[in-house]
Order: sequence, then structure tokens, then C-alpha cells
Amino acid sequence: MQPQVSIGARTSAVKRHAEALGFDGVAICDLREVERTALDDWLAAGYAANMGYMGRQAKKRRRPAAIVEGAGYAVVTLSSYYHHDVEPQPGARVARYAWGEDYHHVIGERLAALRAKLCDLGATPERTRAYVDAGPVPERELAQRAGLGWIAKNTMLINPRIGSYTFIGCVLTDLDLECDVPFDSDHCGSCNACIDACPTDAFPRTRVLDSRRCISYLTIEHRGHFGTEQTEAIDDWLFGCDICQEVCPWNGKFAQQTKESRFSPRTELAAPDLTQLVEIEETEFKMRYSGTAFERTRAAGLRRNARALVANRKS
Ligand code: B12
Ligand code: SF4
Ligand code: SF4
Repeated sequence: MQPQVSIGARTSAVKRHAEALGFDGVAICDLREVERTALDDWLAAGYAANMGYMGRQAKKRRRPAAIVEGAGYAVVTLSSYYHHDVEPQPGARVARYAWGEDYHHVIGERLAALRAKLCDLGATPERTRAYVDAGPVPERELAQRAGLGWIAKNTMLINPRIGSYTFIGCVLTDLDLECDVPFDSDHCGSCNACIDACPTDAFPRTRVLDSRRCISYLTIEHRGHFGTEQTEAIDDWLFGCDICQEVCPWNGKFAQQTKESRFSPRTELAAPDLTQLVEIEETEFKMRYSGTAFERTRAAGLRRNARALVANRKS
């Protein structure tokens, strides 16, 4: 049963609460079907590489209303993780999103508080669930639909106020809320800087990314060894890649320093010492990197990346 507060007052209360929790953007959309062909074509072309979960989740990604039974709305949030440059160790670059505490924890905590607010306002707890980069949620599409930005040529969701160095987080809910207007304009214009700058030509066309060629995929999601081509492709990137965001004029002008102290750069993440990583074992890896985004590669993946960087440095 939903309470007797007007839908407008309820929606404002949710948004005010999200802002107080530290989110840099919040908006609401409904969970009607996702435009089918983009995801299907992407999967059929093999652009998901070995991320088998993308195929397994496809049915729900296309039909987000099926993710949580009874949930018809998404409260979509943006959180900036941008931090000014940190001097990298020569030969080891790390993508900005991984410089501080694991965003799954930080944003997950904020989303849990937002979910609690939705439940206070009358949402059914079993029909109200939070997600950040986990589960079958088509996060960028929901953010675009909620009006938080456009899906740019580099496939990132760009918000015109703060750029693209943001995490998207969602709470899917059955609470009736007022939806925002989708962001239907495209502000890339004639710019092609990201496509031109990608060192591995990972964009077969604008707004489509072939993960098999993407340094972010290779260094984070790829399991197993690297061949020569993959070793060379990652160049000096130890974990992730930011090139197609660094060259974007919207980030140049509008990226905003994060307000979240837990995203402040830690030296062992933002400027790691390669020599300590080429032989790193699981126990030490856990001691050093528990609670950070690095956990995703485990010790074996980080070792592999570090060794590739050393090989690239020599060649
Ligand atoms: C798989 C994945 C990857 C893969 C593939 C990336 C890709 N471009 O598809 C790899 C490992 C390469 C990757 C890399 C990165 N990722 Co990633 N990734 C994801 C994940 C799990 C799924 C993305 C996906 O569905 N891809 C499939 C393609 C087909 O989907 P899509 O490009 O989003 O397009 C869909 C819709 O947007 C729509 N669409 C496309 N164009 C248009 C246009 C219009 C007008 C409309 C209406 C719809 C539409 O159709 C598609 C079908 O649904 C999401 C989290 C999530 N649950 O969604 C994070 C996510 C996209 N990643 C994120 C981040 C931060 C990164 C990196 C920056 C990390 C780094 N620095 O190394 C890089 C960026 C590389 C890049 N240019 O995309 C953030 C992006 C935040 C943002 N502001 O956009 C997300 C949202 C995670 C999060 N919760 O914050 N990622
Ligand atoms: S993250 Fe790096 S490798 Fe991947 S598409 Fe962007 S520039 Fe290319
Ligand atoms: S670099 Fe240019 S084309 Fe690429 S996302 Fe930014 S504005 Fe769009």
C-alpha cells in the first residue's frame, strides 16, 4: 500500500534525500523495454569478448521491468569520482575510477540509504533493490532515459554539468514516482576526439565499442594470458584506461572534483610501483587491495598486467 503523500511531494523528497547523501545527480525513469537491436547486435558481433554474463543477462537487460518483480521505476544516480592528476610511476597508469576505495562499497552504501528512504515513503522492500555495476541493469540507458545525460560517441554517459567521470547507480522500485524527461539531444556534434585518440581502434563505429580491443577490458575483465598483440595493446596501462575520457572536451571543461573523501587517490592504487607487482601473490594482494576495484583482477590478473608493462618498457 502506498501512502497518502502526493506523487510530486514524494518524488521531491526522494531527490532531496539523494542530494543529501552526496549524489551529484538524481533523476527518475520508468522501466519500459530497452531498444533491442543495439544490445543484440553488440553481442552477435562478439563485442562482449569473454564477458559471458553480458549474454546471460541479455533477456533482463532488454526488459528491465523483469529484473525486480513489480518494480516499474528506476531512481538513477550519478556520482563523480574525478580527481586531478596524480603523478604516475613511470610506466604504470591506472584509470581514475580505481584510485580510491571500491565504488561498489561507497556507492552501494549511499544507495542502501536511498533505498531505505524509498521504503519509508511506501515502497515494498521486496520490490525495491539497489544496483551499481552489478546485475543485469542497463545503467547508461536508464540514466539517459532519466535525463541525466546523453550516450556519447565513446559510449559513455556524459552529463553536461559534470562530464563522464561518474558512476551510475540505480534503485529499482515499485513506488510510484514522477519521471523526468529523457535526454534526447546529442552534444558530441562534429567532435571525434575520443574515436581518434583510442590507441587500439576499439570503436568499430561511433557509440559501439569492441571490448576485445579495449584496454579496459583486457586489463580488468580478460582472464588468462596475453598474446603478443594484447601485451602491446595495453602499452603502459596497468588497470583500466581513461584515454577516450581524457580527450573529451566536456571533461576538460566540466569534470568536477569528487566530494567523496573515500575516492581520494591512494598511492598504491593511483601510482603503483610495478616492481612490487610482477611477483605479487594472493595473500599480499589481499592485504594490499581488499576493498579496492583492483580485487576484480585478483593477484593473477594484476601480475599478468604488470609483467606486460615491464615487457613493453623494455621493447
Ligand atoms: C560491460 C561493461 C564494460 C565493458 C564494455 C563497455 C561498453 N562500452 O559496452 C568494458 C570492460 C570495455 C568497460 C569499460 C569501461 N567501463 Co564499463 N561497464 C560495463 C557494464 C557492466 C555494461 C555495459 C553494457 O551494457 N555494454 C553493452 C553495450 C551494448 O551497451 P551500451 O554501450 O551501454 O549501450 C546500450 C544502451 O546505452 C543503448 N544505447 C546505445 N546508444 C544509445 C543511444 C540512445 C539515444 C539510446 C536511447 C540508447 C543507446 O543501447 C545499448 C543496449 O542496451 C556497465 C554497467 C551496467 N550494468 O550497465 C559498466 C559501465 C558502463 N562502465 C563504466 C565505466 C566507468 C567504465 C570505464 C570508464 C572504466 C575504465 N576507466 O577503464 C571503461 C570505459 C570504456 C568505454 N568507452 O565504454 C560505467 C560508465 C559510467 C558512465 N558515466 O557512463 C558503468 C555504467 C558502470 C557504473 N555503474 O558506473 N565496461
Ligand atoms: S577505454 Fe581506452 S582502449 Fe577502451 S575504448 Fe577508451 S580509449 Fe580505447
Ligand atoms: S570526445 Fe567528442 S565525440 Fe567523444 S564523447 Fe567527447 S564530445 Fe563526444
